[in-house]
Amino acid sequence: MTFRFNAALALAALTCTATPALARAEHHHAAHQAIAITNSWARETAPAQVNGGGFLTITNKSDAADRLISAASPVAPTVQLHTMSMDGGVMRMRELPDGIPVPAQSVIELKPGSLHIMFIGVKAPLKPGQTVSLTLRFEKAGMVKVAMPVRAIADIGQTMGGGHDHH
Ligand SMILES: [Cu+2]
Repeated sequence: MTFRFNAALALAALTCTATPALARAEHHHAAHQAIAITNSWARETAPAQVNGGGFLTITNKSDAADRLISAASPVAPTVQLHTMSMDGGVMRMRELPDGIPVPAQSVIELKPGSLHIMFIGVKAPLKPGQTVSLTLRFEKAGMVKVAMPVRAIADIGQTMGGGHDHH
């Protein structure tokens, strides 16, 4: 009798905790539609290359500003948000510790020579035909999953000047 009673209590407790979690998931789903990710791709890496680059377009269709705060991927232990800028005539990249602001009703392009996702210490070279899964975390929209096809360096051209001056 006692056991049955406890089991019923435990079940009731489980049901209670599951409800708010479900509500949160639905909230995220609704907010998530404000942010759309298009044109995502990752650049092929050479065998000795330790860092890879990822690119995509973020469209914020809502009237609320958001912010891309972090990214994660199984292909590298560390994924950073980077930008590139001229520093004394040299293009340099740096990490954006505060993330990438996505104003209301805006389109933010992550592209070679500009804002990008940086895969630090890729576990294996990124090869054309492969798909890199990426999870973006937005301040308001929450998690957004992206599948990035890997493009061959030859297909991309010399948009980055052919250099891989990574840090
Ligand atoms: Cu970078």
